[in-house]
Amino acid sequence: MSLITPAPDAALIVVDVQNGFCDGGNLAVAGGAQVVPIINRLAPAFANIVITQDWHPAGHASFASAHHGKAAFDTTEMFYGSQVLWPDHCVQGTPDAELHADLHLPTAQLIIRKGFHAGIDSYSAFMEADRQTQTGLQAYLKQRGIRSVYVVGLATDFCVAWTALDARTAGFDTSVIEDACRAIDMNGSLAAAWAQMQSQGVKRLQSSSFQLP
Ligand code: VGL
Ligand code: ZN
Repeated sequence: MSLITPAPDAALIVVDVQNGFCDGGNLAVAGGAQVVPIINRLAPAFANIVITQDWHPAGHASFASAHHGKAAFDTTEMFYGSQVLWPDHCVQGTPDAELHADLHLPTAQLIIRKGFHAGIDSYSAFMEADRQTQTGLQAYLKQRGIRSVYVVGLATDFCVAWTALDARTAGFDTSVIEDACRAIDMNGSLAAAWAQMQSQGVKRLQSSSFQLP
């Protein structure tokens, strides 16, 4: 089997590798920090790297604490549809929102923040949960001539999956590097995310498939 060498017009999208989603964080994903060395190893193979950061104002509408009588991991109806309610996490300017200290991506060109509108969540790095509001990432990547994207980070079944699905919709050749991601996996969300991604033509790869410099 031949190894993958990312093309010059490919981008690595590193999703939400923040303290909040790693061990000790406010919305810790099991094994979250384990993706850090894998992403650090993959990064030199990519000419283009974009980092995302979940970046919520205090009191954000995705926080259970903002909804009377609700607990974390309950759901509620927002104006745009069903929303899982989370513990307060990745509040702007707090240590929980900082990128993991061991993430070493000196060549990354853009950090895109999302989830900063008080009343709208944004799992996807491309489009907010109202499915109307663009983050600007699609235009950025298109203007830079990017044709394919490889998505890694946290969490597989939420921000990684939504980002990959929107990348497909935007016309990018899209892959998720599975072992460079970790999942929240609540109520079958991980299997559902993979089924949806695969039905939309998102490729499922492993980091061992890459030719690394
Ligand atoms: C995420 C839940 C809430 C993620 C962000 O990065 O997958 N999940 N906010
Ligand atoms: Zn969030």
